[in-house]
Amino acid sequence: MAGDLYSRFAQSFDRFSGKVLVEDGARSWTYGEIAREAGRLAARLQELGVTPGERVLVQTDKNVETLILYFATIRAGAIYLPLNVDYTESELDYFATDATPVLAVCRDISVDLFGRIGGGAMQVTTLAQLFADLPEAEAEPVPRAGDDVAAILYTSGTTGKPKGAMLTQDNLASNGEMLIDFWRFTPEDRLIHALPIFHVHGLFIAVHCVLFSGASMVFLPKFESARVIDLMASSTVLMGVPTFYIRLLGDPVFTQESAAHMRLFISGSAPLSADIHRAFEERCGHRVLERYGMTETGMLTSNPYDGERRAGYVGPPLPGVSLRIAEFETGRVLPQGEVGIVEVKGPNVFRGYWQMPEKTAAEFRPDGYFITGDMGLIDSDGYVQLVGREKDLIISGGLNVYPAEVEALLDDRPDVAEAAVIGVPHPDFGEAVVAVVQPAGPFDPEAVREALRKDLAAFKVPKAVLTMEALPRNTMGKIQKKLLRETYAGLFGG
Ligand code: MCA
Ligand code: AMP
Repeated sequence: MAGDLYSRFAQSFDRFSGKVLVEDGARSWTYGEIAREAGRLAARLQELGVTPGERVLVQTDKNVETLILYFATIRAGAIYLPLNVDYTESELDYFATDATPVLAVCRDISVDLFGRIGGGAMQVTTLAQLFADLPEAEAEPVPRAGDDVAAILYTSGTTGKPKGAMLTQDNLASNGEMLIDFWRFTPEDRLIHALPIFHVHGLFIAVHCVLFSGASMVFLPKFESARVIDLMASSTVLMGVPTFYIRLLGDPVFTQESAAHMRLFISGSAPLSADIHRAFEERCGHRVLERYGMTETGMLTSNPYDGERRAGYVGPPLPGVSLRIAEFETGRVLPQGEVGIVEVKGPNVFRGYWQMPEKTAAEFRPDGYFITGDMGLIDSDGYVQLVGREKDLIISGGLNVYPAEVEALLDDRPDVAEAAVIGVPHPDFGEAVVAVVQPAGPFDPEAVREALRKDLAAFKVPKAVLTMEALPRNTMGKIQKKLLRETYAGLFGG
């Protein structure tokens, strides 16, 4: 697709200038107002020395100012790097050191912390400071090439440190453009935006579907079922992770009548169980549209808008996406119906990991297909079913936790001989992080959880720390995680 990402933004800013783009509980902003603010903020960023290709690191609360900062960063030709507000100092230090941003924008309470991390090389500011003295004159949009990087989003890895996925102007523009057609977004739509805006799902998928189509959205600071149900009467689309749908079903106020004005419920980021899919339809008459994506690739497959939305399937590949199933070890492409690793290619697939050429090379096949790490099959109708993951990854409430990261911290403790971290079925989060520990002497599980909180974002901290005299091992001495998962499958009544 020709043209850079900001040109695509500008097309909508101009065309829908007088229309509301976003509202929060307090006020609404038109496309024109957001565009003007983004232009002025881009000028402010330039005053602060942000030049094309430099990284702007952002760890702020979810609000409209942060959204404007995203648009302004792209307008200035710089690279947007959003981070989960939950990250601890040691996690943030890694990102700041690795990405070498020229500017960090953080919450008021984190200014001192940001001054200490990343070798002290970056300027640190807050949204309040940025918006306090915006210049009158707007910055001209800086033109970028299609394969210039627009954003870096960090994803963890099964081994080692998180990797910064470089998403290009074209990756983001082409995926958004395709999705508005596929999911039939129009200027009449109003999206309930309850996702965080530091991940691909809430930031690019949700925001670009709205912006590119001339629709509107209501920005909620977080998911709250009562508020979401309330908004359904005046909205048309909800995009969420399975936990949203589980929580809606858990709220007796949610009925067919609540959902009568809605046209579409989309789910992704984690598996939506067939049971929840069916229960949702029974309750409100809507079949959830499940789709599948990744940080590195944006959206890959989707159940159809008009055709059959099949429970337990993520649908056929989206237009422009080539998807195949291969044997993991050899890369041999497998016949239809066989289970193997999912590999993908298309204009949506990222350019590589920031300053990690070897890791990038290891995750692509020689013919350019990206190895997702998900196991699946393609059925006779072309629908993809995901059956597991080759990567040792837990997805809790749509957030990824790599056991290796938690295990490393546990194994470092003097009271731990060895630890295994597993995902266990959880009624709210789908999967919950659980640590099974072989202690080396006196051991207090609650104290261990408390200690982990200092180094890990709250969603990664095990919901339970259990002990075993000896961890089960196979003949090679490897811990049998499968057995542990079976042993503790009922821990949360799941
Ligand atoms: C919060 N906690 C969690 C999670 N969220 N623990 C495990 N998993 C989580 N996802 C912690 C809190 O810190 C708190 O811990 C305790 O659990 C209870 O929190 P609660 O109030 O219930 O949580 P919440 O604030 O209501 O959030 C749950 C949530 C949220 C709504 C499911 O996590 C969420 O919005 N998830 C969506 C994430 C997302 O956008 N993923 C997309 C990435 P304590 O009490 O100990 O402090 S994947 C992606 O982008 C790709 C492209 C894709 O395909 O979409
Ligand atoms: P992330 O790297 O955070 O973007 O997470 C991407 C991963 O989320 C994928 O590789 C899948 O394992 C998982 N995922 C996303 N959507 C779905 C879905 N609909 N069903 C099952 N897993 C999903």
